[in-house]
Amino acid sequence: MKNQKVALITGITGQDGSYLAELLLEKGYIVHGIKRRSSLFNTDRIDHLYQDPHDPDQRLKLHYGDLTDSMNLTRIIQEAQPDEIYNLGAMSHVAVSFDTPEYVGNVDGLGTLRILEAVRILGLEKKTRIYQASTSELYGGMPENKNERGFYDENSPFYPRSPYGVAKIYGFWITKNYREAYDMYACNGILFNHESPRRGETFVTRKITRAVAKIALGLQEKVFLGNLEAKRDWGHAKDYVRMMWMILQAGKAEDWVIATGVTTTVRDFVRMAFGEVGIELEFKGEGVDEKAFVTACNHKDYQIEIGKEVLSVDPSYFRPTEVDLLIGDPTKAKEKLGWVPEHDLSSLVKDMMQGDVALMKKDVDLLKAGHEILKQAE
Ligand code: NDP
Ligand code: GDR
Repeated sequence: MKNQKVALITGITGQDGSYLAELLLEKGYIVHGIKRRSSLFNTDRIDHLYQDPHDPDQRLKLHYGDLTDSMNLTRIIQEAQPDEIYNLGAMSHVAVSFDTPEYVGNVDGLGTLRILEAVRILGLEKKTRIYQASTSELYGGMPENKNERGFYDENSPFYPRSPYGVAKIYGFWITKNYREAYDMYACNGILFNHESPRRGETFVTRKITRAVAKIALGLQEKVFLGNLEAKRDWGHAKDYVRMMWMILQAGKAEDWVIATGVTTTVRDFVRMAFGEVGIELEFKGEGVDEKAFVTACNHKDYQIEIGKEVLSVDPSYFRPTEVDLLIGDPTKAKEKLGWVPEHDLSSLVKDMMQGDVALMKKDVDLLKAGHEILKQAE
């Protein structure tokens, strides 16, 4: 097909990369993706999109690569000649960034520079539009930096609170600088937390939905979490990747906040997730002593003892510096780009719980058939 658009996605094997690849393939794009070499398969989220490289109509093409390798990135961009690059690759776990600060700076910060500079070196700066995966972590949750309506928006000051946030702030500014210095179509999407059944297992929402499914099915006794007071503005990843694409079609390169405008505590997310399997909870105690107990179980498929302790706080999940509260103002994206999210928090929790109950039921079937299931560290 002539005039077929070409996109390159870094981080295609991640949550957002997989949904974005689906969306772009549906729109008729040729999609190139960068995957890392790993000792085990790491393409689970995109295996359903796999196309045989011998197929003459192959539209999904995967390349081995890494955001720390400039030559590799330059070669892939030269081969793909993309109209659009979505730089989603990152070490994206805030807590882990305190353990690997130099690596995060290299991948999340300098990795962004490598993409921008490769495009410039190859003379593609007038052809290739670039989306940079910026984040609400840039704001750091500083209360004094909210706008007069009580939200973070495109004009709110930044104050990152983790090596991840600090690395991403470099990515934000270098993207803006290349836009201004070289007139490149390079945009930041400042995305607030977005989740899905494909969310990485160690982010708090997915850790909760997996644990709740296991507890309801009798596969796990309880879940240990960190800061239950933290508040996040949680949306659905499917809605957010649609916005990434819209940002690159906007006609003018700008930076955009994508959020729901609603914030919820981790504790209330826990309540909602248990609610999906008919289990009601009571939280008792404060701080490190807080625990949750079952007060009712109203679902015919699950039997759980009333009074059972299903949650404890484990301070090892506390972060050296925490982002206490995030809430974003997506007015600009809604008004200028006509973005309308299809999900709210309830439908997100439902979607994630359905996914994890289905997944964990497979473990129940394996156990019934006499097989062992692997215990995984959470
Ligand atoms: P994931 O952690 O699910 O995916 C990250 C992707 O980056 C994976 O494909 C991973 O590969 C890849 N990656 C990691 N390190 C490297 C590297 N050194 N070189 C190349 N690729 C690498 O993240 P999400 O999909 O949730 O997020 C996508 C982007 O959006 C990230 O940049 C994240 O920081 C940012 N973001 C996410 C938000 C969210 O709430 N989800 C909110 C705001 C911003 P592998 O599969 O091999 O690990
Ligand atoms: P976040 O997501 O740090 O906001 O970054 P995460 O789900 O890891 O934490 C959200 C909040 O929950 C608290 N929390 C816990 N977090 C984890 N992971 N595990 C726990 O057991 C736990 N208990 C409580 C955290 O302290 C925090 O306050 C995500 C990532 O996707 C980033 O890449 C992205 O940039 C931001 O969202 C926006």
